[in-house]
Amino acid sequence: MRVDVVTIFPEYLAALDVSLIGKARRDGLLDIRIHDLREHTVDRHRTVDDTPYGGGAGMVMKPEPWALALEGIAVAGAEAAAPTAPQGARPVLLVPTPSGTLFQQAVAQELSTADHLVVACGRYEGIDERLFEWAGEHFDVRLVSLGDYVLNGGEVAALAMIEAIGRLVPGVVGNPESLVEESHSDGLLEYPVYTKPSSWRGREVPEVLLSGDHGRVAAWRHDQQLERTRARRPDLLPGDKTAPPLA
Ligand code: 6GU
Repeated sequence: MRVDVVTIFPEYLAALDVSLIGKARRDGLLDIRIHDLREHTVDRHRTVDDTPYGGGAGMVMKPEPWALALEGIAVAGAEAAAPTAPQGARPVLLVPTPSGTLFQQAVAQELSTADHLVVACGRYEGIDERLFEWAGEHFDVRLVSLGDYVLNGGEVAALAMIEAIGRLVPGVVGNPESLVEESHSDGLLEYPVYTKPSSWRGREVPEVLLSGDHGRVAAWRHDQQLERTRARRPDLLPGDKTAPPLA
């Protein structure tokens, strides 16, 4: 998978050199390239923002540097695509923004099958809306939010999304079994886990996990998933959206 990230803070994305995603890049599974938006400005001050029409606080990102950056990437990506690549498959333009739709595991799953992902990291009060209309002619545009809180810009959200998507690309996670039984993959939270020693500071590992009875272990774990989800995330369960008080 090819991933291009456009930002005014390329150094934020240095974390993509580390750990699992870093290794996947070195192994050639993920071709991730970071681009500085300011390389696509034409004025002496390398201006990327201006005041909002209609007034109000803060600054708005100008559309032209974005268009120049994105069209260069779209052309390069199309040229790099394998001759066998599906013709007309447009790259995905992922735009992290608190006003987007929720970025969830199912979204990560879907995007993990894309050949080419372009991530546009906005700052300030956002990017001129016309950029998204223009981009829709070249990209499958997706505005996505991590949740109901505000970050200073898209970079940290981009890191989270690239990690969530990248780890689902075949080969990136060494043992694909570990992708099966994790929180959100089946709509429930993960069950609690334990390791040695079986007795630690007076606390015991639940007996069932030492029993060797795989059926009982599986039933206990499923029970724990349901109980945890009810207590912490009742919104994930069908029906009643509020947890009853604990006994
Ligand atoms: Cl995707 N971007 C920003 N700037 N803030 C956020 C977010 C994204 N998701 C939650 N807060």
